[in-house]
Amino acid sequence: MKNQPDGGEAIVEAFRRLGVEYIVTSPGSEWSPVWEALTRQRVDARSGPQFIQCWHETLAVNIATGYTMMTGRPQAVLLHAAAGMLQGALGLFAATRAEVPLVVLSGESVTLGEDDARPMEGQWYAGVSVGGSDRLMAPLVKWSGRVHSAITLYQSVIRAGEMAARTPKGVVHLDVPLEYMLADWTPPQALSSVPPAPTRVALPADVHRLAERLVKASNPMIVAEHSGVDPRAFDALAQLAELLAIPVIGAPGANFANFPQDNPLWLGVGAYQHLESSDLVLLAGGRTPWTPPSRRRTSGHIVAINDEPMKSWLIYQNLQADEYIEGDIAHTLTALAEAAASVGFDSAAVEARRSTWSGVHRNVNAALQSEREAAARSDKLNVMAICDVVRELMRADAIYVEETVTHAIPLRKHLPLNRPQSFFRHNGGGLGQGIGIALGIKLAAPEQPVVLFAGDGSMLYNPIVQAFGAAKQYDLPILIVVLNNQSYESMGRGHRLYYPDGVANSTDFGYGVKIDAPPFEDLGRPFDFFGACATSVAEFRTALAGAIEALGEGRSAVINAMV
Ligand SMILES: Cc1ncc(C[n+]2csc(CCOP(=O)(O)OP(=O)(O)O)c2C)c(N)n1
Ligand SMILES: [Mg+2]
Repeated sequence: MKNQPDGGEAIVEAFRRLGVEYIVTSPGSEWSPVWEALTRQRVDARSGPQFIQCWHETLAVNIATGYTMMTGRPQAVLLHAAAGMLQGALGLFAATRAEVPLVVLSGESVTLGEDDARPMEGQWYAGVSVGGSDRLMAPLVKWSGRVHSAITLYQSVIRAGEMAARTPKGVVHLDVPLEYMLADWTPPQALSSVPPAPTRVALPADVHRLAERLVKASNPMIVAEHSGVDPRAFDALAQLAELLAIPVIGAPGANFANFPQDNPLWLGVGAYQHLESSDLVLLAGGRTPWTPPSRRRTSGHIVAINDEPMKSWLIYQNLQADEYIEGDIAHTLTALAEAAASVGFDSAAVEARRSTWSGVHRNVNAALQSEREAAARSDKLNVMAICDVVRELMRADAIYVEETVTHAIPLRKHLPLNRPQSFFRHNGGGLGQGIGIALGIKLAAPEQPVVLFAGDGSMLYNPIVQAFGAAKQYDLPILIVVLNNQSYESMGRGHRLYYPDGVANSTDFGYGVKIDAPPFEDLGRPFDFFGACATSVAEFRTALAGAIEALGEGRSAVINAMV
């Protein structure tokens, strides 16, 4: 039997040509052709993608997602048939909504044991093939399709990678029959690397018109939501804001750091009260900035700046935009600053504005700081006291990942989110992905401390054992701070909202709300994690100091913070 080069080699070669650095996976027996090719790559000392094997599919998808969010470079995920794909579906759904480009393959059989020349394992006929698992994935990802022959396998994978990287970026899934991976493969005559997706930009004339409006505006403002997904856009937003002294407000739903919160033009998360007096509001990467959606927060002109503002997975969207500027956000913001400089502006008015808003910023910051300090003086540990200690002890280049619910806004307000890529949250509402995303970020940024804040309920949705195993096996030390309020507090809030006079309010039964969790600080013991429980600010300070020391030794850490 020749068996080489075969479809497994075609897949690995396509990944090489796409520049894929990691194949992140959880096993299934359709992947032996890829394992063969990877073994050959190693035996022959060839360069190519590295292999990360996880004990759970959501974790595999999340690690690839975290890595790609941090680097912008699409990675590959291999999942087992329909079963593994469904297990990973939560992560694929979230990655799609975060516009993370991934190439995801899952396997199937098309001969199902009928071909004497190609015996297949019984599982394929007996159940793990569902007859086109691309159908299951299609509603959840950017694009899902099948490979239709051995001869089109290589180019189908190349196309999947190219498609994933196009705007809107996202997950592209291919259902790959095992028979095609086992079939002989003749490489194309010329194997060339795949060109990167070009940057699509707004028309210069449109940007120029907006610049003219911007320099004439007396009270322009920016609401930043999703622009920081691209670190270039973080910097470009800061430069534009600085040039014209435009204050920046954070949209409460932001999943990224969009603007330095220590910049004198930062007015805070959700500080929409300022918008009423604005005559021009720029939405930088706006997706769902307003709630209720139709409540217009300004009488000014609203301009949506985005690569693609209409998010097709949202079932309803109302940006209130009077104008759209579409194209690469970083490019638009930079071009806008350049055009404003060339059009010219009233420097005295800009400086007057700068001094007004920096005064507001100082007050906002002072208020936040006194909230933290008061919290830190109290006996009871809470999220603001935790942020106070974190600000004191964590390195300035730390990256924060957040998977909490009722603590989400306080964390966004009180953490030191001053640098591009200092904050990440996954999208789509599916809890249980924080650890994997933090591990993927750590894989991309091994020199920076990575801290995950997880609610106790959220933490328990994670594949904890599997994720801790990956942290140890792949040398990815992270710190997890569990904000443990011993409940699904948000469920209780929702219940009280819908049933203010309900019977549950006057009892202590706690249906849907109470959690009796294990001691989180002990869960990492088999993996040599540092663990500590903190019930007071002093204990939290000691725990964090211990955790930081452990990170320095390459060990992960869990702090069970009783809030
Ligand atoms: C996979 C998944 N299952 C269920 C939910 C519903 N849900 C939303 S918030 C929440 C509570 C999370 O608890 P915790 O992390 O402790 O945050 P708290 O509400 O206490 O702030 C739940 C269960 C979800 N978002 N995702
Ligand atoms: Mg909780």
